[in-house]
Amino acid sequence: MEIFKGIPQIKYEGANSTSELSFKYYDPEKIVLGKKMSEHLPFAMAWWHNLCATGVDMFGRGTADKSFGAKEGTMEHAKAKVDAGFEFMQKLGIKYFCFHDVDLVPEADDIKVTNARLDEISDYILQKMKGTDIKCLWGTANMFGNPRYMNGAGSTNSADVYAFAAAQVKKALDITVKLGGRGYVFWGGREGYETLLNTDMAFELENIAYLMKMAVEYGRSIGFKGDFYVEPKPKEPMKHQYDFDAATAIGFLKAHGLDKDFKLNIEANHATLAGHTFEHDLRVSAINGMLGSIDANQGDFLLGWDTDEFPYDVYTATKAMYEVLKAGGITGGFNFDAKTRRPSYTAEDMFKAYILGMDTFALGLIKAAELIEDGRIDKFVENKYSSFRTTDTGKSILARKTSLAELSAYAEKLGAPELPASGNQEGLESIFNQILFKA
Ligand code: XUL
Ligand code: CO
Repeated sequence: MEIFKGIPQIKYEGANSTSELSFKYYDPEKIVLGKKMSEHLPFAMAWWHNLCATGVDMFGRGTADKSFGAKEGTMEHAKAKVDAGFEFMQKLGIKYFCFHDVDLVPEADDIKVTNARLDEISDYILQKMKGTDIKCLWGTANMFGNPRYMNGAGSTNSADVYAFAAAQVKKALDITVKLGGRGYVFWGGREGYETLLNTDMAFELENIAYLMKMAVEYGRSIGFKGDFYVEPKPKEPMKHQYDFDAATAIGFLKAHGLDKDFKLNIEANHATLAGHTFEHDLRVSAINGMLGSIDANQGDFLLGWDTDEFPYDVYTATKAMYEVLKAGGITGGFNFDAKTRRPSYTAEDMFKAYILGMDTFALGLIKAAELIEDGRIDKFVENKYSSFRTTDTGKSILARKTSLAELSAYAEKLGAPELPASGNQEGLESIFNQILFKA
């Protein structure tokens, strides 16, 4: 039974199309730098925002009807969401989905009941996947919504709550593996603190690491070959979150010997909340060999929280895709951890939102490839450091065959160095604009 009646199969119609229900830039078959656009951009649907979120906020009830013809809180509804999700993905040509355990089924009071529901729904999803090319990008456990996690999951003060977190991770891993998931995410929603007056930070960090170690051990034992991901975020809901940004998360993973099994899932709006650009956290991940997956959304610089908007900013998407291309791609995908605005409550809005996000990243990919092919920015950066390749002093520094004494003697002989050449930021920004807007 068709759920999204009146919504056609969304096709690529090109930049001159005026049909709102068409792709202007996302052409899955288009070859960019030798690879199909669809391979560069493995897009994923986020179960929670798309199939569950109704627009509820602190000040009001939901505006969107996500019942899909079934009574909410029932397994019929859980199955209706699967039906809706698969129709949605197929109409948009989206090949992946991501989920939290409790997005899939209503959570029961007893974990045994929740787990049985998860078995039932994952059987149903598996059946749905057959005959399609839709796959699971990653799964995760929601260890932040239930009141038991008020003090965190891995970072909780209660050993019983810790055991429940472990149980949820185990089950979410079981389901992720059953659905063939590429990755498994830890977003530390409540892994943080409000005040040090009631917090043993060292204790909490060690316990979080142990939970992750147990997850790796269990995941590998049931045949999970994919990557585990940490998704950094600096604040919200907690004032201080331990996985503040990419650099902090990488330091934590390395300190606990988890860096071989874990990569990062970088979310644009989380990077900006940490006071970085999206591309900054992508670069930090990439140069550490830990760029795994992306949660593609955007924030609002006038608001200090995670607004989870569909990406629209082509400048940022271009800079992000430049990082992705330079890193040789990502092993994960582009999950739209984004929701429509509260007044955009219709089914058509859900489709328009994904069209916007997919087109924005497709345009970003096209423009990033043009920047690389143009080569002027790359050339500038290469030349910027050329003194390390062309002068004797530079060469000996690069070869790590010098000392403070030797460099000091050289500096004294020189008296004063010449100023480095211009940083040329404005010139490079002009090139960027030229590539973005040239006819
Ligand atoms: C919250 C967030 C999460 C994770 C998965 O800000 O991004 O939805 O992506 O738990
Ligand atoms: Co996210």
